Amino acid sequence: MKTSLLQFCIFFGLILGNSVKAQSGSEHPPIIPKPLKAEWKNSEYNLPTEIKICYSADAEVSAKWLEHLLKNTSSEVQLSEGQNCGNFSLVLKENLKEKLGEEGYNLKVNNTGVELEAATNAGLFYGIQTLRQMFPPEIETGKINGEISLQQVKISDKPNYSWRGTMVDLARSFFGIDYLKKHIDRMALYKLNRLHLHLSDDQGWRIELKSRPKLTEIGGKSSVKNGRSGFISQEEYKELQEYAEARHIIIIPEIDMPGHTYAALMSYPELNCENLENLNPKRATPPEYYHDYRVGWSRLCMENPETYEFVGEIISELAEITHGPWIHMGGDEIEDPHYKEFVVKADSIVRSTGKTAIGWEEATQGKVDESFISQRWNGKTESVVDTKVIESICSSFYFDHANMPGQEHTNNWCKQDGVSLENTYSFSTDDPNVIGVEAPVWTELVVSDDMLDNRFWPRSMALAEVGWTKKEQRDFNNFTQRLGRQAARLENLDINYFRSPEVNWETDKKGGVFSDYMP
Ligand code: TNX
Repeated sequence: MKTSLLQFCIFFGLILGNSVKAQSGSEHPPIIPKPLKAEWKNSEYNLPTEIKICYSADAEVSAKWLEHLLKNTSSEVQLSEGQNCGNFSLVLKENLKEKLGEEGYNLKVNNTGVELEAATNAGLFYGIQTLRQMFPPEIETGKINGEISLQQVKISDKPNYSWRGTMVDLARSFFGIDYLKKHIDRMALYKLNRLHLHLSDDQGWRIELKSRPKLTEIGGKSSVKNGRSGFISQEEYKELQEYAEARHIIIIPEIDMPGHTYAALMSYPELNCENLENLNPKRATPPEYYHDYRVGWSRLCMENPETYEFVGEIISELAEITHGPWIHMGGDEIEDPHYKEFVVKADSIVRSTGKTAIGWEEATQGKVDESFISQRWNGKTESVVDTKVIESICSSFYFDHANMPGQEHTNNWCKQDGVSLENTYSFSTDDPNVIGVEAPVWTELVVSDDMLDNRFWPRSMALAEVGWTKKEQRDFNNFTQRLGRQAARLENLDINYFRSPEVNWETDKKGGVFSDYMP
């Protein structure tokens, strides 16, 4: 009788102990975004001194990523094509598409090794990112000499949304491809897959177009006050796209039109209306640069047919050099009698190049094509068309806003007290038109790499989980616990992240919560 009572207590204690642990999220690796299904075991797999990665046909690129991850372990790694030939296996199976979609994967770590399967290389890549987060954070920086053990697990995972993006405004303050490559690496770790580049605005033009060289010769030299100027050459654009594609990220270039166009109008003054009527108020006039951050005063001269020649020329050249299927045509913050006609024409110009047009939500006041994708930011537009939607609602996703009340160099027009980690995390929608989420950082006030890091991280991790993980699986408390345990990894990756007070960070990095570096 005594023994059975004791047994009962131990049994019950175990259940209780386990469930408490599971709830606290602290006993197994803190994967972000949270996988759809994960069964963590109470045993480990010790990495052997010799690892053989065995991959199926067409999975060599993924095998190389896995090899790259393992190069900081002390195991010797070998690759070979085949089936069941090693302790690490990567398998591509077309017929998994039905269950796992384009980006899902199954990952198994057991006594004998690691098995990863997916329908695509993107799926295998995401499985490798999950595995990466199961390794100690030192894997990000240098060789780990000691033994590494991975917790055994069975994961079956796929994303909720296909669009999981960030946007960098290169026009107000320029960020070159070195920063963007780092950003792409960080995005990939958290399974983000779209990078939108805001390439033109009143303050600068950032993409080289050979048909209109002055756009960068002149427009590339200007920027917002304190910001950096410059532009991306076509060679760099190609290099950046290839870098992104290898990490399963697609780049979406934006030329903002018909408002926010002073940099173009300054570079080619003949594009202005007579008497510069299209600049109102005249915050700057050609050839003057514009360094202020106020918006809504410039527009293309829509009453002039040559304007459409210009739009046709630049969009077709941009389409030619763009690998992805989308061109973003802007369309924000302008009221003009010719506006609706303009967006309809610009949308058809984009479609004539074989690409799909995206625009800020205002564009759906015009009868754009049903293929058009609307990017929602203030939710105020009365659309006349039913389109797919990218959610960037400012109260959740405008990362140019403060991380917490009182943060300097931040915008606050959408939300006075800033966009907290929880504001981002708690976003959800039942709108069936929504294809995903995207967080922009506008850079009127963000003028250094450190500042941009601070605006993106860690809010982009909340964004990643909103994009990947189903609503029913999300829990803010559990998320912040996992996030706190990723501190060392973020530091090893040299990310100047914001030490959000909403998180119990596991490291004691110095430098205050804001830690902006102003040049
Ligand atoms: C609005 S939101 C803009 C940008 C500004 C931003 C500042 C949107 C589509 N346009 O031009 O940079 O506010 O927060």
